[in-house]
Amino acid sequence: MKSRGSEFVVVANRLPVDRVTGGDGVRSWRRSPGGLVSAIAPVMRQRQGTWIGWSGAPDEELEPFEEDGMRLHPVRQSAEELELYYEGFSNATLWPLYHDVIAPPVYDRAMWDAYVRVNQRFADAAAEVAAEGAIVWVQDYQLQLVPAMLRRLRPDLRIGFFLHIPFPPTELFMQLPWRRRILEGLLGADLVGFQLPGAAANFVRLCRQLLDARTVKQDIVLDDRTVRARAFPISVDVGELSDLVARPDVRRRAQEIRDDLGGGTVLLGVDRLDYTKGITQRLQAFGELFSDGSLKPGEAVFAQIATPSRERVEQYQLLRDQIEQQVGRINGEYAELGSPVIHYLHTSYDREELAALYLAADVMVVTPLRDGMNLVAKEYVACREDLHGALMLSEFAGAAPELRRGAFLVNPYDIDGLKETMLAAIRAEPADQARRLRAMRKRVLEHDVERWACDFLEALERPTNQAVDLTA
Ligand code: ADQ
Repeated sequence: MKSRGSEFVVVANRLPVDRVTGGDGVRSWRRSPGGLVSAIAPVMRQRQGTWIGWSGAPDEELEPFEEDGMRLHPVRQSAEELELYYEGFSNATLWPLYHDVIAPPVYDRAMWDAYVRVNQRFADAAAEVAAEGAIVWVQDYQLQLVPAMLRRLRPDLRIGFFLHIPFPPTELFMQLPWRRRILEGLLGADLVGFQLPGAAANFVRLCRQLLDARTVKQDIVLDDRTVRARAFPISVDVGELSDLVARPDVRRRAQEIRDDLGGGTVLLGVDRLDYTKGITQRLQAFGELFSDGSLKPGEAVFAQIATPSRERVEQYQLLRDQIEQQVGRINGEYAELGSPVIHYLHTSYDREELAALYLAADVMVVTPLRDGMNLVAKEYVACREDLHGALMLSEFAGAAPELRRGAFLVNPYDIDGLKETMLAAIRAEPADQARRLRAMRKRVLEHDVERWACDFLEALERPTNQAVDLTA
């Protein structure tokens, strides 16, 4: 059976599709929004791989199926596991812990037990579908135990792991009661990929300090093999975005959006509704620009698009209420009849509408308090072939080192700094905008998502012993 398995397997919490019900009541699948899917779907199609993940509905037993040119292998999750493993350990423990403890992490043993159980189920599924010697690429913080579990079942496989979110410094990671187990889980991989070199260095340091592992530069040398920790900054599908912005209907839609927003400068925020994204801080700064007279109503307008996310996790419900109140307060004060200063849309859009929004925006505001990479920043850059527009970018986004030459960088905790930078971006001269965008586009166009995936997979397929320089 193994010889007929897949040579390339992706393991991620979610399948890359969502179920939709059409107007005629017919149910079908549609490619999901979100960073991970935008990044890997093109590679999956090229390699005819199998993607293992959860369907999105609790307690659902589904047979493997094909969709969007990909073989999909569903893994079941019960409603209780969803609460403890996904909403619990993944999103109430690991997510805040790995994002600078912006919200307090919950440490709960039942959540941990569910995390172990569900990780084992994913590892079992991968062991079942992978061909002899196959490449298996495990994705993200929900599945950090899978590499070691899978290696135990299938030592013949080449296993890679990529973490899409930041990896915390020692001081924070040490809080985790199961800290050794997570490190040991990751060390089941041959290659552990991070967005930034600093995250890889944090991981290597922790392996040394907590597990007493021998490390040589960014390699962890175990008794029987070497694990490499490396940075692979993720990127966007530049070709797809460039096709979208060339379409006359998308351009027409962009003009329509601008007309609907009135004549002023258009600032845009596009985020999952998440406390790491710094939405309240940026709206506060924007509101204060009106209260201190730096901006007059009509001069600028802010469109904040927030995709509904993790709606059953308490911190997310609180944030949603907070943003709604804040938008109401600012509009209550500065809007004129028929022209709010902030347009807030709590919804998900298709790629066409997103591209039109990017084209309509004079200033793209990306100010996360901490972010692994942030694809929105790179999507904006990729869409602005016209070299018009300014990107305001948090120093704490993983994209900052790559885009620092062209972005208006800002510390998102500093409200005065946000205000000054916002004004500078609003007032940037066309020649300055063009110069900055040219620098950023050079980077993004040369390092798109295809290159990211190729770099990772090439490194994964390279024999490990070549990478270790014991003389260093
Ligand atoms: P996210 O936290 O989801 O990703 P991000 O990188 O910005 O953050 O990706 C969001 C994706 O969703 C983008 O492709 C964006 O276009 C899309 N999106 C956002 N709002 C949308 C809306 N209203 N409608 C439709 N689509 C929308 C995680 C990490 C990031 C990392 C990525 C990829 O947190 O740091 O960059 O994974 O590794």
